[in-house]
Amino acid sequence: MEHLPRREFLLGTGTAAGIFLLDRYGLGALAQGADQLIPWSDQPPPVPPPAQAVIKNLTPWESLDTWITPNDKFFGIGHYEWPKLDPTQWKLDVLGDVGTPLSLTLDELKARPRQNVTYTLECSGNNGLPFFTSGIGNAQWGGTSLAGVLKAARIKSNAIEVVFFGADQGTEVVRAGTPLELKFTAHFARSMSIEDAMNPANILCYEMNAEALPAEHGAPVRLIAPGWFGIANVKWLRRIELRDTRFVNRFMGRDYVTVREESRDGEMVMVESSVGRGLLKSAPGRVTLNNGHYRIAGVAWGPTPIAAVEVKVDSGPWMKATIAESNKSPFAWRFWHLDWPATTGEHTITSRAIDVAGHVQPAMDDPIIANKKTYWESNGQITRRVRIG
Ligand SMILES: Nc1nc2c(c(=O)[nH]1)N[C@H]1C(S)=C(S)[C@@H](COP(=O)(O)O)O[C@H]1N2
Ligand SMILES: [Mo]
Repeated sequence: MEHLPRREFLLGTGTAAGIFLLDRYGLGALAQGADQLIPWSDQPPPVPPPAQAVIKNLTPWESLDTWITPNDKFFGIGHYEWPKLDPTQWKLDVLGDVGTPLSLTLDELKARPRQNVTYTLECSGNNGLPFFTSGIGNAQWGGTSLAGVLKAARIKSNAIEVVFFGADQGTEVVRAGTPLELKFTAHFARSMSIEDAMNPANILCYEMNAEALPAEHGAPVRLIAPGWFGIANVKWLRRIELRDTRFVNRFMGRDYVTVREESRDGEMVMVESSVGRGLLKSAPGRVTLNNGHYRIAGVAWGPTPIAAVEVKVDSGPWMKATIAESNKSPFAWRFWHLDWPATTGEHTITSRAIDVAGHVQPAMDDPIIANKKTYWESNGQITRRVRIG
């Protein structure tokens, strides 16, 4: 407990159980016992069979109703395998351009100072495909500082990047179908600049909501990189490698690449960029009815603090939603709600988040969204449909 950041401490006990209590009994804007839920009429289609191996446990928006997402409602993504590693045999190697290579057991990692962070993890594919609309969850992650471990390994001055390798592996093919086709086996991996890796918010995580990190979420240890899209949070961590050249693999340079047409002095050019930090976004979560009163509730999140959320019904004016005062964490989503004197019939509901710097979540026809050719990083305004009466 001593090592809990002060912000967490202010929530009460600082444990996930404490947060659940606060959340269930009055402070969570989405959770109100006596409410009648009005399901969205535009339900997403089921995850198609080929994608079912990759996307697991997608919980409908209507059921993501607590500020902390319980582990059993938390979505999972695994591109290769879903390994179940033996924690007693497991070691984390820190090697490459370091003065002191390390090979840490789980007990050794747990003996290091504890650090918790409440962070909303969103897959960068979320809302990019019709069936993938709630690839997001908020958890209290517990572990130890990544920077602390990197410092102990004494990074050499020539190193420029840190690469995180998972235990999961699969087959990759490049130049498929050509005489130069290359097929090889690779582990899941992602890299970061040393500066980004040394961010004090990053943790080597072994606990999720005060429970041992579940196998599907990367047990025994995963990286938690608050402020980044899900892809950066390497699960089933096995090896951390310091390098003096740039690292590129499928998850840095082929997949998880956003392709967008952008204007450069009036000329349109294609820009390809690796998915990285999170983006400003919000989503309508659910509509409820209580004593004849309708309420629209949802969430907002992003890399910078949320200043406001606005809601539009049909083609009406933007209306300011109330953001819940409780449960603040710089890396966690904010709950909001708006009381709505609804009329009978089918309505569209759109939300947009505005951050403290005045950035507005882009509309779907904003060139930054409309000129995007890939489904990654889809932070355009989300419109849902609901039928009243
Ligand atoms: N080793 C490994 N780590 C991984 C992945 C993976 O396939 N393998 N998927 C990434 C992606 S794309 C996302 S969105 C998050 C999802 O984390 P979760 O399964 O705990 O929700 O894990 C990331 N870490
Ligand atoms: Mo993802």
